[in-house]
Amino acid sequence: ESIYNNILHSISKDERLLAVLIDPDKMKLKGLSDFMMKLNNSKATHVFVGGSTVEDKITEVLVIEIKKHTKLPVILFPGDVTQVTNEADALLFLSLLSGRNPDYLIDKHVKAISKLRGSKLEVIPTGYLLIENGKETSVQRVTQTKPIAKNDIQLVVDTASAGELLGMKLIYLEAGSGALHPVSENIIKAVKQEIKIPLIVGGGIKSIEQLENAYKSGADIVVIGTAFENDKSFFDKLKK
Ligand code: 1GP
Repeated sequence: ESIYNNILHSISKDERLLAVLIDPDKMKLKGLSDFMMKLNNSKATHVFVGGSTVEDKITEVLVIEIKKHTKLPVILFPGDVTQVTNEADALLFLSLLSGRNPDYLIDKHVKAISKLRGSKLEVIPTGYLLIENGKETSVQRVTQTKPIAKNDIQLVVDTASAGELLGMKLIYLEAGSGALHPVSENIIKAVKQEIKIPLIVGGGIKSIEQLENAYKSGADIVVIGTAFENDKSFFDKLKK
């Protein structure tokens, strides 16, 4: 069964999915086994791997190590083509729908094909929407795009809906890694009402309360990275 089908199946049973994001730029191989042990004992259901500014090859080495430590699906969440590796289980094939930079709407995707041809990676087309959170995020800096204003809920909803109609299988609402404020409950609710495909929410979630709020508002998968990097005891609050 494919990872995407498993996601649909879990959602149909009202399960809450939690992806732990590992940024190859920040994760040291030395600390990995300890981190993975905590992750395995937590409610995490997926491991995402990716970052905005990762050096060539580092992602592949890290994914190989992560796979040795967990049975959870490992999904690439790449900031660039260099982070695509066949060692992972799946790839979020992200199109930055909030922006108007053709590189991140289609060009990087064309360049990734030579790596994907013949590979067993499960490719999951994902509409990626960056939402303003009060400070400039690295997604914004690297992609040279503007996020959608947080009070323009209609534009967020219309953009998500356009992604669904283009055939994307997931919508990802992103406040940016380390965001001061996560994506608001109003935005999550409005998007959830409009689309039928699964909704991912991430960026700036660092408390159990914020995590619960995201689920209650309609997030199917919540992504957390920084909170686990900065506070190892956060895993303890999310024990199985
Ligand atoms: C970033 O949505 C992810 O792309 C997670 O963000 O690091 O703030 O948890 P945090």
